[in-house]
Amino acid sequence: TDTEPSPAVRETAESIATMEIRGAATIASAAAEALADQAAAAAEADATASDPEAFRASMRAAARTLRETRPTAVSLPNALRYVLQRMEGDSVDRLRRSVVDASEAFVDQLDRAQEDLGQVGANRLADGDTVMTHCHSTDALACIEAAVEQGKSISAVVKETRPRQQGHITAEALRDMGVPVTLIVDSAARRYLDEVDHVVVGADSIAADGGVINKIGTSGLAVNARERGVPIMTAAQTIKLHPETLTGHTVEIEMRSEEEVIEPGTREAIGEITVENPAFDVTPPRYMDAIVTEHGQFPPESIVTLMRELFGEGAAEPWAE
Ligand code: RUB
Repeated sequence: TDTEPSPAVRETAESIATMEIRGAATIASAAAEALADQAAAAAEADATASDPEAFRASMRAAARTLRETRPTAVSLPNALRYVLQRMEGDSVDRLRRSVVDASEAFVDQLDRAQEDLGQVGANRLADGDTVMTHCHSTDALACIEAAVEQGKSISAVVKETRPRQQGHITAEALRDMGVPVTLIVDSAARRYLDEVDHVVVGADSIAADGGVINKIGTSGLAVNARERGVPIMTAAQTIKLHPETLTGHTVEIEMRSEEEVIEPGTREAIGEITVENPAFDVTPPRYMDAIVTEHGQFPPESIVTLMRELFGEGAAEPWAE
């Protein structure tokens, strides 16, 4: 029926699922933009153009399609919640406008938050520092970029980040900023920590207890950094705060296909063994020195205060049928 998600919504959902669109912040802005497209499409479609209730139902269906793509980055449901909670009006035209406005406001806020947290994170870095990165985080890169713009000379040791090698994306971005990059395999990280002044990672979700959910390998890196005495920060704008963890829920860790781990064709030779491919892990708060947000930096144990302030009203699901 015409209340079904628009082609652009389905395309965005597909791109998130296949990781063409990836990284928590990028997923969130793509989802908000897809809802704006849904609103435009539904304002034209026969079944919804003159029926506010049908229009609302089509928005909820689009949000559910986007929600079902990947489970771990809370920025995705937070984006959907932000837009749908601002959907208002008694005519389709008003509803459409409220969705488009909310979507634009969300994307603007996201960009501004990233810039602001970049300034905070940059203040933690000193001229001449070497940073180590894991995966590809636009929030983490914003901190390094702001430090470079402050005139600090920064170099980087970049972990390749098996199995999807998002480290290559990070390496390219840093090179473009003029940061000298050394790319290493993940298992070389501890050896190189002796040459590193600061570890900078991103987050897909932050739990109420200060646990940081980020790309698999982050927790091991954090433990090694602590053992080596190297400070580690997570750069995470507040859309990464996971409201459901306020009521005791845990964050779902995405399990991905074994084909990302063993090459096609290897299966037969390797025989009947189990291959598991968790995409994320949880770094306990005691191994993380600071959470850097657009509201300043926080010790992980105190992030719950900010979470209550921003998400105190709980985690309503305005996309429920
Ligand atoms: C990406 C990842 C990133 C966070 C933060 O995992 O773990 O560190 O999403 O990114 P994947 P950002 O590649 O599986 O999506 O700071 O850009 O939101």
